[in-house]
Amino acid sequence: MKLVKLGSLVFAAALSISAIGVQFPVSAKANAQATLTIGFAQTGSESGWRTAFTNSMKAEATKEGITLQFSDGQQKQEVQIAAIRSFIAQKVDGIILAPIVETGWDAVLKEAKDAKIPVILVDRDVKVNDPTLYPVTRVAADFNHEGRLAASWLAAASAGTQWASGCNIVELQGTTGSSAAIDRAAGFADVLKLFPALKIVASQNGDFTRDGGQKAMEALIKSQNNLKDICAIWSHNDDMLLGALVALKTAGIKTGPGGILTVSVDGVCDMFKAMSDGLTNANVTLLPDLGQLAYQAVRDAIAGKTEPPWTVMPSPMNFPDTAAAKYKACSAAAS
Ligand code: GYE
Repeated sequence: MKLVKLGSLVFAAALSISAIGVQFPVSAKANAQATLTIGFAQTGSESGWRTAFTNSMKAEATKEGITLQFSDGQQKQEVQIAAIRSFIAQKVDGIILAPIVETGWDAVLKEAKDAKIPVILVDRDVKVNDPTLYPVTRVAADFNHEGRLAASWLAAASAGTQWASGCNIVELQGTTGSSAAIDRAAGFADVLKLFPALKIVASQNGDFTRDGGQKAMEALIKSQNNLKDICAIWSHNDDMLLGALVALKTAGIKTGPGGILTVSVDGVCDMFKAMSDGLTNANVTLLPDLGQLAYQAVRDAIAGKTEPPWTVMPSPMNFPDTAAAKYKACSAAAS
């Protein structure tokens, strides 16, 4: 009885203290779940997929009561490195990194390791010279697999058409040095080796952006004789293809069923619209909801649990038959 009374007195005192803005002292350890502070060094905001990924990381943090320090890397490695250094200085509980490029992370990863702050990779991969610096784990799709899927679909789609004996492909490449661009290109190239009729005749970098894709396609239209002998466009992401569609429309070049075949990666809402409008053929879809797994990985690392090196997210394919329904669903969810 006495204890209960004392408890309610303390509770009342705590209420009045917090009402005037004084922090109520709680044991950091006892409250570790609720008070987790995580720094997230995001690549940038270059594409629709990236924006969906950022939004889902923020929403999941709110849902889980995590204090998220978010940094937009503006597509620059130096901005991401500076963000990680500031997370270390703030003594965050964990760092989540979505790296723009593969290499050049050793020094800052060592600083995080020395500060005993676990680093989790999401999305793109890194290559380190010292293997002990590789982050605790990675949550991401298999980009090489995505390239293989895209090329396999193209081999099947072009067989039995006017392009069966020779399918010339133009490629829109993502950010130079990023594992997403490197691995997708490599997976695609590996499958092409099995189909000698298919070959990439020209590639242009579009930096994973719409504007970049449009400019890259304008250059390709000029250099490739208005795409007269081109059977397919392979784009490392949707936004570049969506930008390219603007250039293709201006040049009066038909894509999609009955025109130049297209295949791209991401599954953004606008791509489902373009596909349901008959402008594109195939999509390898990348899921943007990585937050729950990434935050769980931070908690596991803090608890000293061993993590698998890589949790692979699925990459399903989507085609025109379901595009209208997909578009309806994603545009309703956005509004
Ligand atoms: O496909 C693209 C984004 O790294 C896998 O980056 C990601 C890619 C994604 O900008 O849209």
